[in-house]
Amino acid sequence: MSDNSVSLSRWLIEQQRTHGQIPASLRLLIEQVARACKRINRAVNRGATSGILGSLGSENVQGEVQKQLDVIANDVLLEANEWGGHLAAMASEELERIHVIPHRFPRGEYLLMFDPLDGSSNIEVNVTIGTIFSVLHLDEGVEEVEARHFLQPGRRQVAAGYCTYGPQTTLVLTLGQGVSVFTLDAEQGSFVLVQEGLRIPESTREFAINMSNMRHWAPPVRRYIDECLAGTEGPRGKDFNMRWIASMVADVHRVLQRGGVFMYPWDRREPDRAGKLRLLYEANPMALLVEQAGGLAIAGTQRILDIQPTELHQRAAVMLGSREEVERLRLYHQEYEASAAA
Ligand code: P6P
Repeated sequence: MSDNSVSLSRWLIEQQRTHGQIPASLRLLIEQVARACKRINRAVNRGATSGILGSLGSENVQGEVQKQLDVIANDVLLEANEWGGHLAAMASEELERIHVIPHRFPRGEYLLMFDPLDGSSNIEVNVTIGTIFSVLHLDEGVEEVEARHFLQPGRRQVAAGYCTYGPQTTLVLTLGQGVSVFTLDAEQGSFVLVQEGLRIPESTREFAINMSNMRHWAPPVRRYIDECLAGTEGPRGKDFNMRWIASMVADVHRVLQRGGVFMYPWDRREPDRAGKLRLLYEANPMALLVEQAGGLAIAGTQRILDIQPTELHQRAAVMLGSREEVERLRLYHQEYEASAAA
């Protein structure tokens, strides 16, 4: 770390002191989450040498096979955040119910939600995975925290971020005043500021979607992708490129860094399910980051951040990234709904 580099701790203190942006309790919360991400990173980096890459043979609340590292990451985040006095409760993709801070510890004003290890199907093949987190305020005067207190629209998040475990270990964070990026300096063991005020390019020629689901998509999504595939011979008059890492943190990080559209839309494989990704601890934090960087995040005609949650683990359709392209997608959904209503 060079002399003029800014550590995450220093940056957070400056946000608290000079910008009056965040109270000490939120600064402590972010520092604890970052510390937990460093521990998760070390476990991920050990890989097969530590015998923890395999599956547990159990399923999580989502009905997905749990990897050992999913549970390890979840436990690291719970343990790192329950004693600090900044939280009232936590919710995790890996836990069916909320985790209320035990009475032996002081309780704070925040609620923390996370996907402890997103993309864990990529663990065995050494593809970038990560932790996604979201922070809400607990409503005033609540004595006994319940799951319903987490059911707040994403626009009410006070902070959101993710940490990628890949070629670099990178923490991407918003406190509601823009997006900042920190990379782990392994020698120092601390996150160092590398970008502030990150902006997503408004236009793009790159989309990310799992093309194997094409026959199951709704018409507006099919229309958009067909036009991209038609390239210079089609209505868009330009060629597009496609990427799909099948790890949301990796795909969204690319979109934040160079533009693009990330899509996991509703499809008719499970028509009663809004989408594959979870609203509270995947779609909402990523949507806040993308919109704080000047992009747009929609579920169809609706902004993701405006969705009123009804269940802790509910899912949402996700289309987010470069504003021009996501606005086009939103228009196609609006036109489709108007024609269906006519
Ligand atoms: P598919 C990983 O399992 C995940 O939840 C996201 O990180 C990723 O974007 C998506 O699912 C990949 O889904 O159906 O392409 O394997």
